[in-house]
Amino acid sequence: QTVPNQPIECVPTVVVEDDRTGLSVETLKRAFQDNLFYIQGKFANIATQNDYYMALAYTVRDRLLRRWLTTAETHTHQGVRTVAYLSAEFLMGPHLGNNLISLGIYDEAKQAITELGLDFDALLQQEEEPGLGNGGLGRLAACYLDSMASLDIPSIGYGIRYEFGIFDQDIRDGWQIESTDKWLRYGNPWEISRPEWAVEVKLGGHTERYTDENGRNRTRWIPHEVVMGIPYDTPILGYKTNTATTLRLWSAAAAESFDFAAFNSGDYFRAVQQKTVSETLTKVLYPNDESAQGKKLRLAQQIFFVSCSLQDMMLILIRQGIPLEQFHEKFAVQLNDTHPAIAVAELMRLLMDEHGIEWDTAWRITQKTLSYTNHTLLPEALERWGMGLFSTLLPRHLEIIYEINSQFLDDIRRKFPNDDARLSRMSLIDEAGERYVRMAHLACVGSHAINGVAALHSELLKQDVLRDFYELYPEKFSNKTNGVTPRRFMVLSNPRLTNLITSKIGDGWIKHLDDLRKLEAFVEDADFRQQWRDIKLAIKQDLATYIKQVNGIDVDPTSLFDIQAKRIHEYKRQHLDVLHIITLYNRIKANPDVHITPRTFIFGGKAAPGYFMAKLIIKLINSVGDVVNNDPDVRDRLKVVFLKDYNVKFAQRVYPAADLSEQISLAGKEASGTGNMKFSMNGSLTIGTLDGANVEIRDEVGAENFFLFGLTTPEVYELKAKGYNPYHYYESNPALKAVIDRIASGGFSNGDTNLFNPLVSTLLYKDDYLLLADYQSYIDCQDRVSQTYLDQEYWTRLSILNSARMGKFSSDRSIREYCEDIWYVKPVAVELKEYVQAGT
Ligand code: T68
Repeated sequence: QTVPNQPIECVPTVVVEDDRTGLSVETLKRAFQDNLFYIQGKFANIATQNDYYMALAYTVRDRLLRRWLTTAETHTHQGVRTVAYLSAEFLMGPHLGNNLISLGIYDEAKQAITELGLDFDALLQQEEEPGLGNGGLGRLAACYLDSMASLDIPSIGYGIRYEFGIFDQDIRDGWQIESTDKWLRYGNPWEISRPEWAVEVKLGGHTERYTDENGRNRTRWIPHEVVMGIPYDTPILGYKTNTATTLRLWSAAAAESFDFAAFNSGDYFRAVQQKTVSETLTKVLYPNDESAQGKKLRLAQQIFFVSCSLQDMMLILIRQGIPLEQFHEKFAVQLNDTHPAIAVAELMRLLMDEHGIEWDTAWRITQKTLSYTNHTLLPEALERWGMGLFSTLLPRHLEIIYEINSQFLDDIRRKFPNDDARLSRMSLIDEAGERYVRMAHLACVGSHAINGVAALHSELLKQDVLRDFYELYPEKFSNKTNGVTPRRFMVLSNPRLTNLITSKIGDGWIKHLDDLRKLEAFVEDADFRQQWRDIKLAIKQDLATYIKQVNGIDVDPTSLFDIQAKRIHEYKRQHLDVLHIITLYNRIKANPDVHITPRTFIFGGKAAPGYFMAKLIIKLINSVGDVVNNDPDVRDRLKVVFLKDYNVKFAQRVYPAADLSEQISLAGKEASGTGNMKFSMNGSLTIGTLDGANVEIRDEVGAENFFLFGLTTPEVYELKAKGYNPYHYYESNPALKAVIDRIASGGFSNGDTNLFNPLVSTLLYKDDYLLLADYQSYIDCQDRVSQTYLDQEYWTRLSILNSARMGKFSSDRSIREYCEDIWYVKPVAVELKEYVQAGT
């Protein structure tokens, strides 16, 4: 019998017929009908919308395959160095439209589908997106995969194939209601499972010393449990290139051999139960952003996907006969935050225990291979694992971490003698209470490079959160300002603007976003400005129609669309936006004839299910909306809309529709932000603080084209140091007092003074995120926004300049910087071979 995962060479490779995978409208039509029949198994008269979607998706996937397989083959033959991007989250968004754009057949596909009498846009909408991430961090990983492929960088994304992604959000009575995201319900046409490349992951148990055949002292790990990891591969085609890389997501399954004991003892039930326990591992994404919870299953998920991925990389080398001593020459492994940081210990373990490499060599390989990106300054988001949990699940890793720590602390003692405080601050083990493993410290010690995600954030890491590490290893630190892919967030989501821009400056900007600067030449062209405005208005009209359908609210598309769309979190300060709305409402109530620039306030975003205050903020937004939207005194000048279930698919409709983008986090809290970039690219102006990448956006677009308000980071530190008293701001600012009083007195809760009390008292007596301190500055700035919007010609100029100056924020630029400074990986061109005919 042959081993199931051994390749067997057979008669000449693949047959790629033009008829099957050609790109013309006619061929696309034929392939679509063929797939409807042979894959979906349906005659057209009983086919559902989903059948049509699937038929089109398979038609597109077929056209990716030659590029995908050729890319893998090219990279293998050339022995390239590959980037492995390890991330617990990949928020990919829908694949269909994006792949059509990368293939360059969007228009052809649209024509083919339309000529078949179907609604192309409805088919695109049919796709259920894989919501395998919470927010910015997961979406960044997806943008980076797009850019790596588009830049021909040999790369692979490794993560977890959660059966249920981020929850679906509904709004009932103003409150968020969560339900499970059954994204795999109707099948996933983009993935190919590769059970023949499954690997095993050990969990629990204990370790033993033994002497190997060469008389060396070694350690082996006798696990309590073994889980299988099955890889599922999705092709990631670059934009207008032949490179198609892979997103490889791991799904947990029971290791059958492990059930044998139970089977043989006749305990069939326990054996099957074991199977469910294993499969629980990749069931669901933890719906938390910016908070660490210390749950056992989460640590199990982390070791699971990290171990699978590292073993997979080793197998790739072993299959090619490359010695593992060259691991770091063949792979650059990027840790997307600390979620994969256990890779430091796992890579050491695999190299030493499984492959017999000595500690010093293994340590050199590990450090040269790994690099770490930090995404947060919030203390509650820094991961640490309780010792009890850690030692039970990962006994061998703990031993390795102790040894790393002991050598590391020796190093510190040499460089900073007699500094015990420093030793305890830096130790990989937090000795307080039950004792914890500090994952950020592990990542810093085990990596050769550490980066933040915006200039300010990287500075704050050095000065504050990772200051000791910066003093020890200054050479490891750098900044890599985030970027986003213009393919998805301009070309796909804003075809009208894309066409206008391309009609003026050609389409080179899609791969070289700096070319958008050429638009500046048209700022003084009145016709161009008119077209720019017409497009924005048409997009706003579409969103207005959607809002009417879903929320039942009439909004005026000529009003200023003021949008805040992101996860709901106190530090992001959605409630500051609400304080502004109520301020305007109070002005109207005081004088119904007061001049108000008509505005539509639009919010979107999910709150972590266990985050009470964030959920209360959603309730507040909806409650304020109920009052404001229905008060005849308002005369429809203000509308407040909460759009439920904000996800990538929906975000693509939202970014192009904004006039004003709200980026109003407290300075020093938002690591970068990426929504800020997506809005601005699409011609939105920004109101924002000097936080995260806002600082750099403002530098690029020019201070005069950016609505800046609020305290700076040093001012925040200073104010907190001298003792911040929010109540003082409340007492001394009558407008602010009136706003808070209206909430507190039940003005948005039918007289119920309890409902919003937790929010009100937090603001008055704690206010960690300094809303009250920033209130007046925000209101003044918003008044300038309203004034500016009245001059539409001027506003349009600013809008054009904002788009034109966003070149820096393409994820292509970010990836080039990672390649040059951290990964040392070079582009590799992929050439498609001639079609191969059967038997030749
Ligand atoms: C975000 N972080 C940052 N975290 O908040 C944002 N965290 O400023 C930045 O632009 C973005 O990362 C990309 O760098 C997150 O999105 C999470 O989603 C998260 C998830 C689980 C645990 C902790």
